Amino acid sequence: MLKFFFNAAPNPMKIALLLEELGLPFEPVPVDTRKGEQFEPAFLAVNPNAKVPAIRDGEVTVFDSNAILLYLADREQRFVPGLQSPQRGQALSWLMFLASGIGPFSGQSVHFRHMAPEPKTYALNRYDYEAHRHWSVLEKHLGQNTYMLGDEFSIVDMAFWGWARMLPFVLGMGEATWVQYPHIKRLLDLVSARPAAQRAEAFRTRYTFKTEMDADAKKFMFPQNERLNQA
Ligand SMILES: N[C@@H](CCC(=O)N[C@@H](CS)C(=O)NCC(=O)O)C(=O)O
Repeated sequence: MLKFFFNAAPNPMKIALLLEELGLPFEPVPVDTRKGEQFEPAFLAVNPNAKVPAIRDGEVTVFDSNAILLYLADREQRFVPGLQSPQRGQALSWLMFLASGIGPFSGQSVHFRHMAPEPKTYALNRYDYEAHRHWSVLEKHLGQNTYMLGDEFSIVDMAFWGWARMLPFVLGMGEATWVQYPHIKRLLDLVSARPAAQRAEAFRTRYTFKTEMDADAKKFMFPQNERLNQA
């Protein structure tokens, strides 16, 4: 059976949503990253980059959330335009934009806003600016499109949903986020109302992960800080 390596963070949630949409049976394998379980050899054999999500599908391993979305959607020929479709190019572009822009800049915005020590004005300003810039591209696109690919719900909306759920936290704006980004809120609500999205959220709450960001958790999550201690 397909193994799904996950925690409760935005990137694994994209895959939880697709698995629920597809109704595929899977074996959940929780990976508690604040306990350092991502560095265990058995997991590194699946994802040498030591991050969740990842899957093992028979002999095939796939890591990085949007690669997993594309792999499973192609395999099932659902929720993605096929190779011959004129929509395929747009699907790939938006998937890469979400993977290389929205994810990293939102992640760094969270890190510098909520985790990093002072002084951080320069770094927070850069990542907050770039997070806003990327989300504004989506806001404009969604002003003219019901879903990311127009009229059809697809894996691009699932990739969007993983991070959009967290946007008030990412931007540190609370409910004011939705005044600035009404079209993002509209698509977020549309996807969240799907029964599969509700099952994905319920799936997440069945597992308990370490919440304390204590010294051990910081050692695993922010290994770069060791270099500062040695300086
Ligand atoms: N590009 C990767 C990013 C994966 C990622 O950063 N995962 C986080 C959870 S959302 C993680 O595993 N963090 C643990 C760590 O950084 O040690 C993807 O889209 O899957």
